[in-house]
Amino acid sequence: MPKTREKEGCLVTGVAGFVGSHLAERLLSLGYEVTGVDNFFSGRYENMQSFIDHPGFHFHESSVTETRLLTGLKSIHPELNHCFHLAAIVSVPYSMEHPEVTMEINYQATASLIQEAVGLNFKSFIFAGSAAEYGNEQRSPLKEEYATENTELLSPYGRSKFLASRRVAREECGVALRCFNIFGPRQDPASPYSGVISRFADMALAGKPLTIFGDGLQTRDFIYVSDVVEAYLHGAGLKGKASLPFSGIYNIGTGQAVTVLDLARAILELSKLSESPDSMIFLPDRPGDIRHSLAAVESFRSASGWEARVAFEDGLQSTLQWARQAVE
Ligand code: UD2
Repeated sequence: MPKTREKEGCLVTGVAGFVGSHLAERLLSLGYEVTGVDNFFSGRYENMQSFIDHPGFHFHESSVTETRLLTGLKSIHPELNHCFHLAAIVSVPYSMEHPEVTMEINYQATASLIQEAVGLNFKSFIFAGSAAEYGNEQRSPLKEEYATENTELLSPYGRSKFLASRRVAREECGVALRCFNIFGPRQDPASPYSGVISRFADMALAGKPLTIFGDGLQTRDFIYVSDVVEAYLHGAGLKGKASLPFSGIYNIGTGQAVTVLDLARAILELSKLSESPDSMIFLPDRPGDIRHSLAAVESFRSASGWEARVAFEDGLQSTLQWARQAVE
């Protein structure tokens, strides 16, 4: 039977979060019914502003630890057949202080959702994995198979994500997408542990010097949020060449390493600020930081046809534009 849009319903957990809100917005624009779940532990109501009143959107304020969450939602929204599971404790420092809660929310709740999704015959289950699953791995670029039981993980956050991704792969019920450093509009710049790009954008707009931890020559694989959203669509078989059931663990990155120093320079330039001794301050290394993090990106490309498309400068430009509006 041909696939009809009307029969496709998508659950997005963590829908009020940075990535979840972009994903919901995109799914709605493509004509899917979207059910969103968030408990506002780190999500923000404002992130849903552009689609909260959309007729195809249904919001439930719930925690992913609720017993039989998926079954309850399916009885209200029978069209649900894809689960995008993004809700999580996302703060590494919080996970250090609360390892058990982190494990319960990031791992046990995921395992329960998988079990329910399988029982309910969901077409796809897409889990938000993380580059943190590679812990202190020194080989570069990071290939999916490098994360093993023997990997030296650096936080309960990394461990919970590793175990959950492995569970997704073992059940063969869907894909775990290990995202590298995601950036873009709606990423909260407020905490010292917020993403470096949102922090730098905020500092540049406030005319404050950009704070560089260490020598600035550490590198990251920065990926723009809309590319991540497209990766989710490919993971669910809603785009691209993968046919369902599609399962496994895949990296989501650009495959390009950018130094923090080059990032700082690019932000200054795009903000029309000149580089001067006052435009950056060099602070001591941040404890626990890894030096380099770069994704090997071939696996997901060959399995699904997805690849990152947004040029780094364009992504930075859009992020800065959003940050400007946010302070106005
Ligand atoms: C990312 C994830 C984290 C975890 C980790 C696993 C984000 C926001 N964090 O941490 O959740 O998955 O990867 O490896 O995606 N920096 C500065 N100045 C600042 C802020 C940061 O120099 O004001 C540097 C920082 O020292 C690091 C780089 O920028 O070398 C990136 O920092 P980050 O906090 O954005 O992300 P990361 O990779 O540490």
